[in-house]
Amino acid sequence: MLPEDTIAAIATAIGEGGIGIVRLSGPQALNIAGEMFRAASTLPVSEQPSRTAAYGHIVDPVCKETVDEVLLLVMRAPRSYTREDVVEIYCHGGPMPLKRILELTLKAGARLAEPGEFTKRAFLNGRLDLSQAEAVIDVIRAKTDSSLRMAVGHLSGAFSSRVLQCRRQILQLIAQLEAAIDFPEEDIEAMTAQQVETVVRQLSADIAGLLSTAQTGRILREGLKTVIIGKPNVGKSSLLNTLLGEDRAIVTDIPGTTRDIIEEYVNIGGVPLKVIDTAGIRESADEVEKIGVEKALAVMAEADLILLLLDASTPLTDEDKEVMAHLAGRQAIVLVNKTDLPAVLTMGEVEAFAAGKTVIKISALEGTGVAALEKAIVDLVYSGRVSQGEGAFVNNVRHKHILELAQSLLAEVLATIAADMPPDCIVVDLRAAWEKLGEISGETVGEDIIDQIFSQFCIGK
Ligand SMILES: Nc1nc2c(ncn2[C@@H]2O[C@H](COP(=O)(O)OP(=O)(O)OP(=O)(O)O)[C@@H](O)[C@H]2O)c(=O)[nH]1
Ligand SMILES: [Mg+2]
Repeated sequence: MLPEDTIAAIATAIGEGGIGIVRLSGPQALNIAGEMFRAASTLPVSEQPSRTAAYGHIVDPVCKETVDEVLLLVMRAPRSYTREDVVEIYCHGGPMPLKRILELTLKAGARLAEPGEFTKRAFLNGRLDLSQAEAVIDVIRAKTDSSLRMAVGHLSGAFSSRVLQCRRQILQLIAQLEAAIDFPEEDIEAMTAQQVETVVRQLSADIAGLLSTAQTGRILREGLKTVIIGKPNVGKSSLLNTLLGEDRAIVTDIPGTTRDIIEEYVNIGGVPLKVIDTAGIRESADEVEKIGVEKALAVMAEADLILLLLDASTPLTDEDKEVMAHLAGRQAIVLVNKTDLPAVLTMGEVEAFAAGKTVIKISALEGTGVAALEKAIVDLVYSGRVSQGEGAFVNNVRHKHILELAQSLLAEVLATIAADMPPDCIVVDLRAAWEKLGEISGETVGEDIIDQIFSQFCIGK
């Protein structure tokens, strides 16, 4: 059922700004705005043409007090964000005018919008499919140009059209098989099981192709959790500062300077990196430092990427080996720092120590080798895939899960064919895959999931 009521919310961020926007959507949007808007021209809101702005004032209809000087934008259904009548009131961007105007709209009969309710209406009214609606929040939260490109690609349907295409092909198979079942006497060329198999294998490969982007997609959306570890004084905090381009962490020549975890986002060639600086790992009698070391080991356990720092100007120690022991089976890069100083460590020694991990020489102090490190990280994240194609990457766990399930349902189709089962059985399996894929666009998804998705949005979106 489509909503009958009219919703209102402050659509701009809370705080002071040049302008602030109160947004209304629903059948009463124009009437509600009309009750409080005094246009400088003679045209009432109800007659204001769609997609035009009118200049005037918001006046409290009860006490007749002028609340603010505003612009009022009217977008009539269906050519609006929600496909309903939408009015946006552009006032001064302060908490008071926004709050007063919102209150007036509520008094006039609007209901306070729930988080994401405008976008939810856009979805319910068919302007966006569910995966496009999900992309709206990704656009808002994008951390780098690549994450933005991915989110905008999803919003414009680059990803959903790929899924839609798979669904269409499945539906076509179903239709052809059903025709053959329903009209066996007619001269419809029955699709042989072999033909179905060929198409299903291709579909399965297409889905595998999409799924192969999931890791990169997730990283572009959420950031690559990268932890810098090493024994005390190797230059971990210096590296964080160099990557950030600012003095964020305290750097001293006293081993054991960093005690707590420091997290910052850095943009590395479009990859949002969540860099975590940690306490130097060593046996310590100091109670605070001990906790720091425990924390370092804990964040390392959850990291996507570990940057292990060594000091080129001192010999390898047992502490280095202790840290190295944590790297087995993990995605890690070994960094030989302080290469601006006379070398004590030989590369041969380091390579043997690094046990197959990539080794890069850097100087956190002078910034040398950092470009090579950044390139290694970007290569690792894209793992050979071309950047620019982000628009169709799988970037969300929900989608990934659905694609995986759809793929196993397609595998069942193949098993059914291999077992020489009748066409009805193939149709049943195909239909299951078709329905599963429909959860991405939201066509076959339950209300609880829809509510859960939109509850993650901010109010006013
Ligand atoms: N010459 C040289 N000195 C460096 C380099 N990187 C760091 N240092 C110095 O090494 C010392 C320790 O640097 P930090 O960045 O505090 O080292 P850390 O690994 O964070 O140390 P803890 O927090 O104590 O574990 C400081 O005096 C830095 O200036 C480098 O590339 N070259
Ligand atoms: Mg430090």
